[in-house]
Amino acid sequence: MDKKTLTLGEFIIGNQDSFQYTSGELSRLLNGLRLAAKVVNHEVNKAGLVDIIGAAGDTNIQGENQQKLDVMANEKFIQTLSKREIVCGIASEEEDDFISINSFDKQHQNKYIVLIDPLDGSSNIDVNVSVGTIFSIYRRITPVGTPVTIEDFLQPGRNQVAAGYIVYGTSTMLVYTTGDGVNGFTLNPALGTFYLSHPDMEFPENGKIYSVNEGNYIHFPQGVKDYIKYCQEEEDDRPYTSRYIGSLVSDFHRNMIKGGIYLYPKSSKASEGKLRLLYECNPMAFLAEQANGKASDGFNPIMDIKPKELHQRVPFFCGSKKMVEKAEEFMALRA
Ligand code: AHM
Ligand code: MG
Repeated sequence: MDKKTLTLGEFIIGNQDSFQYTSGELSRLLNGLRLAAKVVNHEVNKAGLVDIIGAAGDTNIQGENQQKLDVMANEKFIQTLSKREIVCGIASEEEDDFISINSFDKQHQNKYIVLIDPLDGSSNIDVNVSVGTIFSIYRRITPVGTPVTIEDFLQPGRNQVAAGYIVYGTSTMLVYTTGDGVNGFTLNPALGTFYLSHPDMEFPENGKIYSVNEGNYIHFPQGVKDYIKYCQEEEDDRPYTSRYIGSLVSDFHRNMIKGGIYLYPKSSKASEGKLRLLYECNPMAFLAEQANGKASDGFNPIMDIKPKELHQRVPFFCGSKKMVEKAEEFMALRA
């Protein structure tokens, strides 16, 4: 069969057996995310109309005013995931605490924990620049039928069973891994169907793009400053090209296709950087490693970090293997 005619739904079912805990539940969970992604996509695409609709006094069915898109995306994903009897706990970048779903009920055998950043880079929405959703899936470590605890959420990234993102860009794509490579699916908006458009995605081993908010340069550690200067030097295949969308999903996606590195280091203004270990860095690190790339905090692999709290931040260096290794070399010299 021509792989490109495969829909996401068919692909999920077709690959169910390659997953080590095969039971169909993960497939149903991924299908839930697929559905929520379509709903959020529909809303994101109307973002420019919100004022017009709002001016007409539009309210939703419950009589509430138009919501902010990040709040709306959060609700859609939580609603969709809670309804399936698969997920026992959700933690979201938009929520202060984790949400327990029926996990106190002995009848329920729900095993999966989902961590989600429902709409990352949401400051880009107002200016019609692409944004994304990032998700990360674990199996709970406490017994089924008992309440989930914080320990279920604070697992190292190595324990992820699946992770992915949706990029709401010039086209909408869902990219995910269950630990057996990375595949990308593009939404045909006319049909509302995702098709396998990017099978077996891989970062080129080396690249020529560096993505960092250089406005923070003077606040960066010396190792990062040295690496940026290295990227800009006139030597061999350098200077590299600088590309920074300010939307992690989009910057990552471009770098995976073209070859590049994304950096969000710590700085004298933000002692642990900005990005969240559980909602942003771990899922992207899992995807990166599955796509032959690398993700580190500048010194050690992101996925080896034992999280201490839900909203923990961490410096993030992610992309083509050789580029991340080079950045780590510069960091080590100034450590
Ligand atoms: P958010 O979770 O508040 O949207 O922040 C995460 C975003 C990333 O998508 C992006 O790479 C980064 O913040 C940009 O931050 P900055 O504007 O500091 O460069
Ligand atoms: Mg975010």
